[in-house]
Amino acid sequence: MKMSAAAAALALPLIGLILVNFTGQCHAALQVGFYKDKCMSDTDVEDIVSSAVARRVNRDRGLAAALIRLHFHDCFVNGCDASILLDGASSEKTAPPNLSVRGYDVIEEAKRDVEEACPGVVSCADIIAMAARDAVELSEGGRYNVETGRRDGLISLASNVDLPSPTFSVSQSMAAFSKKGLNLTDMVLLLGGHTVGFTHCLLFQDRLYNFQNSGKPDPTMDLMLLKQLRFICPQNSTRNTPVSLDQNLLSTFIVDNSFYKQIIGKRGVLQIDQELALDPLTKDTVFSLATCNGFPVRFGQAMVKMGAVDVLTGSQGEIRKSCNVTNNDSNVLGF
Ligand code: HEM
Ligand SMILES: *[C@@H]1O[C@H](CO)[C@@H](O)[C@H](O)[C@H]1NC(C)=O
Ligand SMILES: *[C@@H]1O[C@H](CO)[C@@H](O)[C@H](O)[C@H]1NC(C)=O
Ligand SMILES: *[C@@H]1O[C@H](CO)[C@@H](O)[C@H](O)[C@H]1NC(C)=O
Ligand SMILES: *[C@@H]1O[C@H](CO)[C@@H](O)[C@H](O)[C@H]1NC(C)=O
Ligand SMILES: CC(=O)N[C@H]1CO[C@H](CO)[C@@H](O)[C@@H]1O
Repeated sequence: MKMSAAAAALALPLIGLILVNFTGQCHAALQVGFYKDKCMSDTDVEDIVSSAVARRVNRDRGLAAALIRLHFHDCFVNGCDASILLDGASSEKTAPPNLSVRGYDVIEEAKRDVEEACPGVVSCADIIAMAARDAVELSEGGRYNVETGRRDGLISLASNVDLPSPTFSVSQSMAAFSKKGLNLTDMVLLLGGHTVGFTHCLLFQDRLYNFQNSGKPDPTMDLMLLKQLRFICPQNSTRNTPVSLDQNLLSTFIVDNSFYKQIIGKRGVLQIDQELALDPLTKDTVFSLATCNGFPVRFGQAMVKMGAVDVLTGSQGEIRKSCNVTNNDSNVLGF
């Protein structure tokens, strides 16, 4: 094939660009299959993690949702660096939003299996990301390619935890997501994570009895749902009963678009979930996700994007030997 001088002149800088980009990627960016050939013989790190996750989720289906949420909480506080796993008197884990986060021990168990096959190679942050991907797959949401190459953070502080609240408006949550480089569409897709798992009465009690101090329930809640939830969550009760986030109760453990259908039908449980379907900023996206079949694939893409938030790569951070080692207090004080 003959190449004209003009074409060659165009192609040269292009090749340069590609090379720069390529070397950049080797050192800094996440990539699919980062651990390929980094572990002895033919050991597939992702398979080891998948087996550990499946072993646990098959015994307790609810753990899948917990693992998806764990990845979100890790990524939103100090980046996806497994800082959420660190123990210590004032680490992230001790912050109120983490009260109901579960699944820490699943990550620790997967890490133990991985360390047995190839010690000191695989980060806890990557194990969290892989486990979330596996959790989506085990919840029938299909399998997306997870990017890896994260390193583990050294710092974990409860005072860094500023996760969005379930009583946030769409605009307030949008601000929280955009701080992490995620746009409005990403936010609508990621909140679709609420297609699985549970919340608890105390987090939406106000909507049932005294919405925004009105002395009345939230007028945007379907009356049938209001009646059911008032029955499950009696006023003044301290029993904090779990309630499915996706009110299609046949779909509590399934990653699909039924959550969006429910919120369009005014059957959102958390205030932020309901507002997604009502706010002019997000309602068209909600409607299109509710009426198309593409949600799981797009959710996977949004999870990959979330998984790249403020990651440590290359020579930053460390590869922990155990995922829940105790916080190093000198680091905490020095921060
Ligand atoms: C504005 C953003 C968000 C807010 C305010 C929020 C809030 C909440 C709240 C209050 C709960 C219930 C906790 C409980 O009662 O124990 C919850 C559960 C959950 N969240 Fe979110 N969330 C947000 C974004 C996300 C994202 C981005 C994901 C994942 C991609 C996610 C995944 C989950 C899952 C799977 C559960 C169920 C956990 C379980 O059953 O153990 N959430 N969320
Ligand atoms: C949000 O980001 C996604 C993925 O990075 C992109 O495809 C989409 O066009 C963006 N949407 C908006 C509204 O900016
Ligand atoms: C709940 O407590 C409030 C204030 O203490 C009281 O007015 C109300 O009657 C109680 N409701 C029920 C159902 O016990
Ligand atoms: C990490 O967690 C596991 C399981 O929860 C526990 O058995 C182990 O002692 C913990 N390790 C450290 C170093 O805290
Ligand atoms: C804690 O961090 C300090 C400063 O980074 C370091 O000098 C020290 O060796 C660390 N201690 C442990 C037990 O890791
Ligand atoms: C799993 C975990 O560490 N949970 C902690 C969350 O925060 C509360 C309150 O500080 C702790 O008691 C829990 O142990």
